[in-house]
Amino acid sequence: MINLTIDNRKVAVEEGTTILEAAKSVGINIPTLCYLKDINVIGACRICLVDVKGARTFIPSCVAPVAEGMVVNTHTPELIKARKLVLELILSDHPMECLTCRRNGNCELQKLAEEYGLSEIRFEGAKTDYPIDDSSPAIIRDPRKCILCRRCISVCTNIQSVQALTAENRGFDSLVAPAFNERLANMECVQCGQCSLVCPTGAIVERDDTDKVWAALADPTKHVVVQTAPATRVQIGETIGAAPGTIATGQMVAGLRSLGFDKVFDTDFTADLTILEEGNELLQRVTNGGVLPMITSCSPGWIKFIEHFYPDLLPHLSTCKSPQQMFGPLVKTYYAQKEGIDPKDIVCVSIMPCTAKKYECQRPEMNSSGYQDVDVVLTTRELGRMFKQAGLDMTNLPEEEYDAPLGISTGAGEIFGASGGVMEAALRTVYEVVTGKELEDINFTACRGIDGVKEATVQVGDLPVSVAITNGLGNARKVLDKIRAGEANYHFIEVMCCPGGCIGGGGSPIPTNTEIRLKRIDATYTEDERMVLRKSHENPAVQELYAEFLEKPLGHKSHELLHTHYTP
Ligand code: HC0
Repeated sequence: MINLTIDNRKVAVEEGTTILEAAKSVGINIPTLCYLKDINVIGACRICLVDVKGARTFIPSCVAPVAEGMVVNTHTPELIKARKLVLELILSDHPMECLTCRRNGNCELQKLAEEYGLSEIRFEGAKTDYPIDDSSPAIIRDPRKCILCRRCISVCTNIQSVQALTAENRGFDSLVAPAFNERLANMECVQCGQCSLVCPTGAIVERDDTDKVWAALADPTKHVVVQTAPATRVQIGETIGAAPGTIATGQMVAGLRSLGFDKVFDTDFTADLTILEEGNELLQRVTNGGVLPMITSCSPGWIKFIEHFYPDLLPHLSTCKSPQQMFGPLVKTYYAQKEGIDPKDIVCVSIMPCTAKKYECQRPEMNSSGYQDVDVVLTTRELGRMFKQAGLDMTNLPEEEYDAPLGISTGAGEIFGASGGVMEAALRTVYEVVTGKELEDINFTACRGIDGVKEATVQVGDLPVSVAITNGLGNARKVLDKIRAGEANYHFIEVMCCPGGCIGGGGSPIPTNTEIRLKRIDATYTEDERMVLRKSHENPAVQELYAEFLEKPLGHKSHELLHTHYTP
């Protein structure tokens, strides 16, 4: 252990710990802007400067390791002055549009300016004036608001291994953007939105589609239905200040009804349906010598990733559409017929923790109902804004139930929102379908948790089924490289684009970090345990859907509406 003194307090930490983390361990929070634990540790912004006795200059605490006997001060008058100067310099090249900025009230730069009592910016001069890039269906970049902290570059490069963003130019012309300042829509950006989650300011935000939804809700000729993704119920509370891990399923349903949606349905329903289609597809591939390992196909950022970077492995993808995109065509065919509504009058809205879902619903193949199957996707953040605009104090709403039939679901559908959930849900069903025996313990805990690559082997009848689960595209890349090298002896692989799975998706409430992801994961499994039914094949509404409409998994109608083929 290393012993040091921070602000007159004795501290003992492991060798290699930074001063920043050592201070944090005893409750001293040094301000940061560019720092992101384990992801972006570059000491660029200089906000985290500290005074180390004997050092010639102030030291950036996020990159400086502790040393034996070190004496550190974190808030001398000189340090406060230095931090104010750093803030002033950043703000001297920042558009003062706080009132109209998406991140107003949730901006790390604004918060620091307030905490340090900045009342004027003494430095006037030229300002960065690169144009806004609104070419992407999911992400909007405003380089004028960028403080060059490089968090987005780090998450895109080191976590997602996509490298859609880079640092261009030097000095005052410095710019964080796609290479050669290309527009995002023309890049291999997978639209995952992890950059928008880590951006400290409003330089990268999700496209706001709330106006489209308000317009649809106000149109008396439209029948507006909404589906909510598994993860949204363990996230939405955070948009109004509830603690991470708060489960707000019933309140969210009540809130959506208050907004004016005609029906409040659940993506968990089509998550259950996905298990029946995908589980049967897996069994068919195993039995008939089809392409293995089969890989899940429900995460649209992941789909875009494999299309760009591993097109040769596309035959490994399940042909199932994602639950969001199974829901859309079912609403505009099955539900429309059942209710006697003309599908052209239905507006299908999704609430997703994901920015890439905005892109997914606009893919040309996603119109098997004869219309665009899902019309508008809102992120959890946007729904939070709609609730605020409607003056809804969601926490005080009485809990309400989803509408039938497309709102009926099981715990297996719910756990899709956490990494490993799709696999666990599939195993619960595949085991019982193949063996005809009831599972003694339905909790496949080896699938759970936030580890980047998880592996398990589950005995299903005579077959030891070998599975892998990854989250975060950098981890997916490791598994894909194993497949390419012929070293992946798995039957089934779950890939989720975002770290931790959808509970950490790019449309999640800000902040989202590892600690918060873990709380949302815990809440997801708590919600699963609270469900009466916890296996997809036991979902009575899915059984009815097959009896009344689809006939059987992988049948003709399923192929028409629920499956697709991805091409490079
Ligand atoms: Fe997900 Fe999904 S679990 S991708 O993360 O499979 O966004 O929550 O809705 O479609 O169900 C996101 C979350 C979904 C889909 C489901 C899957």
